[in-house]
This record gives sequence, structure tokens and C-alpha cells, in this order.
Amino acid sequence: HVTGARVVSTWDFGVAANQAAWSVLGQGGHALDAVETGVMVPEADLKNHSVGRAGYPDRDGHVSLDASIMDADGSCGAVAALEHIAHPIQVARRVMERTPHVLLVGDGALQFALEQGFKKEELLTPESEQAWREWLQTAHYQPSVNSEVRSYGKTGLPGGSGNHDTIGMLAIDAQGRLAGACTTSGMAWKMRGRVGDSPIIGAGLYVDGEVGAATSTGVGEEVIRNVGSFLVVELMRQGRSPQDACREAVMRIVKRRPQASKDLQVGFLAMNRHGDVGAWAIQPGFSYAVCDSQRQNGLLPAKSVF
Ligand code: SD4
Repeated sequence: HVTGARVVSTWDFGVAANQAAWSVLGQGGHALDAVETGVMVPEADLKNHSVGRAGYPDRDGHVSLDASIMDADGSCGAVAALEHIAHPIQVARRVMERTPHVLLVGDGALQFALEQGFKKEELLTPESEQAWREWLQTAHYQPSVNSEVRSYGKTGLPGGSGNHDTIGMLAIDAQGRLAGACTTSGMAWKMRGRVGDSPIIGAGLYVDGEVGAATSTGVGEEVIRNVGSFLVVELMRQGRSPQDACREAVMRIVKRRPQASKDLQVGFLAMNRHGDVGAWAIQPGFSYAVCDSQRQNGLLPAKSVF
């Protein structure tokens, strides 16, 4: 059975992103178009400092973006460490559809984007630049704490910045087709050239039309190490529910690095080919947005290990 069209995405900014995706899905559009359209909302949002324009820069002050997109048949495209292009997800789709490759990085990705007619822009906003200059006072990179602070942003913990992480979005359309997209500015103050999980197919995003789709948010290094989204999909292939598969993938990270896991956040979000949805995270505070013909604005808390 197919429950009808549905779109899910990570964090509370997923609500607005889902609405944009629904403008495609609700009219019988293709899941692939829906996820691309949806994630462009946080990419453009100046208040969002972890995706797209206004994303926090690397430690040298460069805004460097990662994104990937994947269709049900295994078609996929991604860009990593792409600078100066406001909508990396659109470039990722062009990589998928107009090149023989899956992943373009850095200057090559920028060159391709410019050839494709995208505009070169300054993505560092005055606000992000100021945050970077403040960070430079200490220039201390604490990815785990950083992630935790960002993840807890609106729960009122000390240091919470109201900021969130990557958007990962999964959709099934009225024809039962699955697709996914993932886009991020990565970890704030990362080393120049650092690439996270989001543009790595199988890590930050994976889609298999026969089984389901998964995406992740949080400290990308831990997700890459465990090929997280691929693992979630493979667990669903073995019969696990989306929530169970996400929990097992989270536990894999925690088991391998129990000490480090206490201070870092990773969350997985999954949807199977029937449109059932599940999520799990290491830390509390991870939420995901759901939108279908019944629920237009649903925001649900994910369960967590701690
Ligand atoms: C990354 N998973 O680059 C992404 C971004 C993120 O907290 O979610 N950061 O590792």
C-alpha cells in the first residue's frame, strides 16, 4: 500500500521547507522536484546559519556548502566545498542529470555551476562574519559541543543559539516514487576543505526505491565512519521499521565511540517505500517535520539514546 504523498525533513525549519515541497507533491508532482524545491527554502533563509546563504563559514572565513540529491532508481548527484553559489542543491541535481559523475568538489564544482548559468555571489552575511570574528577571538574548534549547542538551540540550554543543522528531506509522491535531498554549510569553523556527510551518498543521504530513504544531521564525521544513511536503508531492507532502523544506526555510532557520543549529536530520519516514517538521535532535541494531506505542519520530537 502507498499512503499517498508525504514529505519529511529534519529540524523545525523543515516545516517551511515541507510546505514548499508540498506545493509540488500536492499537485501530483514528482518527489525529486519536491525535495529540490523544499530544501531551497532554508538555503535562502538568512536567519539559518547552517544551510546555504548566511551559513557560518569555515575557520578562514569561507562559506563552503555541501549538498546531495538522490532518486529512487539510484541516480544521484552531489557537490562538496562549493563556494559562492546560493543553491547548491540545484547544482547537485545538475551534476546528476548533466554530467557522467556523482560528486564535484571545490573549484571544479564552482566552474560547473557557472557554466550552468548559476550566479556567483557573496554568501557571507555581515551577521555571519561577525559571529566568525567573535569565534576568532579564541579560534577553538569544538565540534561536539558546537553541535550540541546548535542542536539544543531552542530548548533553552545555556549557550543555545537557536541555530540548527543540516536539512535532510525525504519524500514519496502520489505515484509512490521516493526521493531525497540534503544540504548544509557543514560544521561552523571547520577546516578549509572539510567535507561532511551531507554530500556523501550513503552517509548523509541514501534512497532505494525498493526499500526506502534515509538522511542524517549532526556531526558528519561520525555518520561517514558508519555509512549511516545506507545502513538505515539496509536495515529497513531486512525488515526493520524506519524508527527501529534509525535507532540501530544511532546505536552503532554510540557503541563504537561511547565516550565521544556523550557530547555529540547525530540524528537519522527515514521513510520506507510505504511512506512510514521514523527517526532517532543520540541526544534529545532532534525534531522532524512531517507534511501530508492530513498534516500540513506537523513537528515531531525524535526519541534519543540519552
Ligand atoms: C556536517 N551533518 O557537515 C553536517 C552538518 C550538520 O551540525 O548537521 N552540522 O557534518
